[in-house]
Amino acid sequence: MIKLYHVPGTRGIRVIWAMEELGIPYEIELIDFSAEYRETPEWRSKNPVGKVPAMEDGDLTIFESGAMVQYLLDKYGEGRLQPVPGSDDHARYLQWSWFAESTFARPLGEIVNHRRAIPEAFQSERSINEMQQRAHTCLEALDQHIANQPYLLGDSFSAADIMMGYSLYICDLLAPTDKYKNSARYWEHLQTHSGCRIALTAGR
Ligand SMILES: N[C@@H](CCC(=O)N[C@@H](CS)C(=O)NCC(=O)O)C(=O)O
Repeated sequence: MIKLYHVPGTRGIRVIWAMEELGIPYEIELIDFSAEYRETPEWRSKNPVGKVPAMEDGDLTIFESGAMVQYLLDKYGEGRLQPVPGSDDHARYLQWSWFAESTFARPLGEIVNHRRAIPEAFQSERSINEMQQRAHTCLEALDQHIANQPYLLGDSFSAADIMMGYSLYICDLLAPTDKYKNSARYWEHLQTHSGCRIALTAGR
């Protein structure tokens, strides 16, 4: 059975949500999120940069939440949750999936890093504001795209929405704003998916 090494509230949410949507049996092993544990050779053998999540399927061990989601779709999805590879829609699916992690989540992650790595007295509101602005630029792009459609690909729910859902979840925590109404409606709608709700609370 697939095993996901997870910490509640972190990117494993995407993987759990995808497995719920696809009906794939899985088990979750909660790991110690302390920096000390994540530096151990045991954890580094699963995730070489000491981040979470990691996933095992038989002899395969992988890191990177987006790679896990894509692997699950390709191996177990039977065409569900993604358009046909090579199609224009698939290109859009890839675009929004990568955007969610590599462009939108990036400044949000920098806020976490800044707050965690720099002693409070030296933290810079200016740096944090800059990262929040960068995240809001992404939110604005999403807001325009999603204005007249329920999902990133129009009427079809796809794993790109799962990738984006987690980024919206951390955006609410790290760069909250009520400026982008379409994005807020979209995120509220995603949370009506039972897989999303299960993933958000998994391990709590
Ligand atoms: N691109 C990676 C990012 C992984 C990541 O940043 N995970 C966070 C939790 S959601 C983490 O482990 N942070 C601890 C750290 O960076 O020290 C993925 O999608 O799996």
